[in-house]
Amino acid sequence: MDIAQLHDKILKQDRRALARAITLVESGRADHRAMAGALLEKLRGSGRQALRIGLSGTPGVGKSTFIESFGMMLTAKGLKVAVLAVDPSSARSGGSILGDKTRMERLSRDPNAFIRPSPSQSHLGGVARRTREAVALCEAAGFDVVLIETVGVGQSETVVAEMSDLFLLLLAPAGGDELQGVKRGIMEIADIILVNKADGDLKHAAMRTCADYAGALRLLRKRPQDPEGYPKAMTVSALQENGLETAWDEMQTLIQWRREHSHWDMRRAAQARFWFEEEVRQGLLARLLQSPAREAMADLALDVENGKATPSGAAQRMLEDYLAS
Ligand SMILES: Nc1nc2c(ncn2[C@@H]2O[C@H](COP(=O)(O)OP(=O)(O)OP(=O)(O)O)[C@@H](O)[C@H]2O)c(=O)[nH]1
Ligand SMILES: [Mg+2]
Repeated sequence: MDIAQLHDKILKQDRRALARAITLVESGRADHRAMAGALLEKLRGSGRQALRIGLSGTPGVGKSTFIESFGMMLTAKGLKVAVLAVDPSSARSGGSILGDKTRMERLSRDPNAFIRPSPSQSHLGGVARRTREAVALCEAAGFDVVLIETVGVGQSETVVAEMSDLFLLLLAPAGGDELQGVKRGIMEIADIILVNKADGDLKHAAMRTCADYAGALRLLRKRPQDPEGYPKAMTVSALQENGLETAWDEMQTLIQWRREHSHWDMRRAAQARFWFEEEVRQGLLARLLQSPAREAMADLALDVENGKATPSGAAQRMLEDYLAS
């Protein structure tokens, strides 16, 4: 299929074309990269914008269950929902793909939902780009909400937050009164904290945990992109489908406010800039590993070791002769 055809079909919301296009952006082949680039460039003008919601949480906290319930609630409102995942380590046993598709059984059968498992790749940079491009494809294909899930390990939250309009942090009720070692940096990027499993025996623990986090959030520096009262902590039960409507209302209130105060556009602009700069950095690093830069680097390193060149002099040569073009 050629790019023009793929483009037209995506705009007509053809799911198979969307799936094929995502396969294209996931491919590492140079000709596929070129086609993907052309396709994304062509789709850029579609003007469609989805609400991009990032969702993070440690293994077992209930992300899949939440996405299933929340997604079903949204599609019942007539919204089209796409689910993508950033899985940096493919750490999940048994493969996230099949596991999640079976856990999101109802949602994966819903004609208004589209679930795309994470590509199995370990390099976070590559995953980030592919996910970002998949988000753009879903937007062009007319999805109203794109959920981007990540397991809360290390850096992937930041990556997801950098491609989301709204970032949700899912937590489990804590046993004692300790905060669950959530890093300050993660707290700082959360827009809404959802303490899940607020049901049955865990309900009280969930409410206590929620109060603890609400307190912790109040201690953080106020961010310009938040109206009074945000970021916010609340309890939900993904399993019993409690609190999801309220959570959605809160998200909409926040997003509405951000739209009215230009923060939506500013954030998207800043994100576009961030990813541009990131791509340049990654591209330069990749070039260092290719011929002739790789060999030149080794040769110059030897000169430096042998005292035939100074570190800065050799670095200068490297940058000017091998990385400039
Ligand atoms: N009681 C209760 N259990 C829940 C709730 N949500 C999820 N669970 C249970 O918690 C377990 C893990 O849920 P998942 O949705 O698979 O969690 P996950 O975050 O997707 O886990 P990974 O994919 O391994 O990262 C399952 O046994 C769920 O049934 C909830 O709201 N209440
Ligand atoms: Mg899961």
